[in-house]
Amino acid sequence: MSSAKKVRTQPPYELLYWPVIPGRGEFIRLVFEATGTSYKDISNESKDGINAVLACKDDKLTVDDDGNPPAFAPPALRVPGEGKDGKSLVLYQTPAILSYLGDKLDLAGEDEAEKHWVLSHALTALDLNNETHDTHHPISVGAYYEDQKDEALKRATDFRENRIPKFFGYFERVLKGNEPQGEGKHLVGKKLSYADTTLWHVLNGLKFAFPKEVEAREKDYPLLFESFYTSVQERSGLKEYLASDRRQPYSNGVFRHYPELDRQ
Ligand SMILES: N[C@@H](CCC(=O)N[C@@H](CS)C(=O)NCC(=O)O)C(=O)O
Repeated sequence: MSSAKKVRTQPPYELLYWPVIPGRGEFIRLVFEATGTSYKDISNESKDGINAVLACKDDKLTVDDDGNPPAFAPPALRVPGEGKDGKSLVLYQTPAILSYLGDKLDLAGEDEAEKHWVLSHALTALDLNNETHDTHHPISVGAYYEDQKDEALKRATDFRENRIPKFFGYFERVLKGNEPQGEGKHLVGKKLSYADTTLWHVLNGLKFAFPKEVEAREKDYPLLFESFYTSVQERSGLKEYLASDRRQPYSNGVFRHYPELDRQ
């Protein structure tokens, strides 16, 4: 079990994700950590935990013992007791898991409109996450970066020059529009949401993957970088987690630092 868990919740949430990297599992960890919610990070916390991750996405699986469909790919969330007939519920797809947990952990907005804005912004931040991945894997998800370097350079150049400013500019406008309630700290309303934690992690990953590009652009988006980014990472729960050894370092996941793909 993780050491800094403050609140015991029933049922115990179980994150099924690859060990060692932050990856897409990090979007799920951040909502638990921001709310002080107890969870098991199965593959990082037990030696054979990886088997549970592999089992939930087994290519031969049609339905599991508890009536859940197979996961297409990790991350997945298992919630004992919350499935059909009191069995375990297994969910997959990062935004579906975030939306489920957002409702349970009060990170999904304060009314129906806010709930859908939170989901929309989280999906947009995840689009940026996915486009970042495609800079080093523009041709084939399954092939090595080294086998698609020429295409990666073209893709990364377009990403840096056109896509990054488009996404940053969009989120700056959203923060501006929500400034009366959110004070530049929240994308929706006046409270932290899973859209905030999701966008924060993508920005943090981009700072790692494209440090020169982000540094050159930060000043153009003061709400995003001076206000929003700083305030999210300073929040109680997140601050302690980010300084802990549970926060995995970036390596060979979505956010990779290839200096040749960054601004020269
Ligand atoms: N859209 C899915 C993407 C899931 C995904 O690509 N997972 C990666 C790890 S971050 C994986 O293991 N993919 C294996 C595969 O696609 O075969 C989500 O957000 O959950």
